[in-house]
Formats: sequence, structure tokens, C-alpha cells
Amino acid sequence: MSVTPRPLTATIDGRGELSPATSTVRRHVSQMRGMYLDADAEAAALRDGDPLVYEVYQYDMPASVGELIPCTTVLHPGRIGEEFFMTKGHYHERRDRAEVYYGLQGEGRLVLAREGAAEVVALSAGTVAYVPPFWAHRTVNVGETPLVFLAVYHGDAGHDYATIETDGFPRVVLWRDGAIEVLSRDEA
Ligand code: S6P
Ligand code: ZN
Repeated sequence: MSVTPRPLTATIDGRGELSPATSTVRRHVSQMRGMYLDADAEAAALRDGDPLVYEVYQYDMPASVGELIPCTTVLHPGRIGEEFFMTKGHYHERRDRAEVYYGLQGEGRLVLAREGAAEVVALSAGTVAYVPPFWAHRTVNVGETPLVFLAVYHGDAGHDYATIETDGFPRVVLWRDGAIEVLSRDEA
């Protein structure tokens, strides 16, 4: 049975934690096996304590179209080989559901993909980024401090991770030769 939410206020603390939150996700390298390009570097990270890559703090709402779900992501700095720490990335299960991101701290990139097309946009404090319907989305921390952002999306959007686990993203974001490089995955 769905519950009609009451008006809500929440706060985001200095490290990006949304409070109150009703669910929290913490993803380590071990929960993203196979997503980074460099399998040897991934194995080394797993041996070396399986670092925490990101945290998500969410206030869950009923899974219906009229609802909006607020959540924050704290994406830690780091790399697996040349590849910057990133989120798993997903399509929305209901592909026609859009989303808005608002950058709060740090320096990142938002990687968007749809049917072979790809765009990579900067995401930092003060950026408002629109994820249109039908576009897969992943964030990447290219800085030395946590990348923190607020996301707001439809209650019934859902998350399809399986398609990304199979197909990946067409672009990768790397630290190479002393610079941030965005490359086609096939040429990386
Ligand atoms: C939800 C929104 C974000 C991500 C979060 C973690 O639709 O896009 O809150 O869930 O940044 O990424 P991922 O790909 O593991 O869900
Ligand atoms: Zn999303």
C-alpha cells in the first residue's frame, strides 16, 4: 500500500550526507567488478582494502510518477589505473524519466549515453545538469576531493544497471600524461 508523503525538509551536511535519509548505498570496488578498464589495477585495489568509491543518501518516496525522490551522492577521489573513480551508471528502468543534478562540491564529469551517442559535461559546485529521458548517466570524480551532488528524479523511474553491466559506456575519463582525457572506450 502506498503512503502519501507529508511535506519534508532535509539538510545536506558538509560532507554531502542528506539527513534525514531512508536508505543509504555504499559501493566499493568489489561491487563494480569488471566496470573499470584495467583488470590488473582493479585486482590490486581489491587486494589493497577494497576502497569505498561512493555513497548515496536518499529519502525514498512512493514509486509513482507524481513523486520526486531527492538524494545526494558523495563520490570519493581516486583511480583504478588511469581511470577515475566513477558511479556504476544506469538507465532509468522507465526510460522516459528525466532527472536533474545539482553540483555541491568537487570537480567531476557527467557522462551521458544514448544509442551510440555520448556526451560528457562538467559537473562542479553550482552546476545544474539535466539528464534527459532515455539517456544513461554516470558521474566521474576528476578532482582530489569528494564530488558531491544532489539528484532529483521521478518516484517511478527505477534503475536499470544490467544494461550498463553488459554494454558499458562509450566514453571513459582517464588521467593520462598529466591531463584529464575523455576517450572513446574502444581507443582507450
Ligand atoms: C539516481 C541518480 C543518482 C545515482 C547515484 C549513484 O537516479 O542518478 O542518485 O543513483 O549517483 O549512481 P548509480 O549509477 O550507482 O545509481
Ligand atoms: Zn538516475
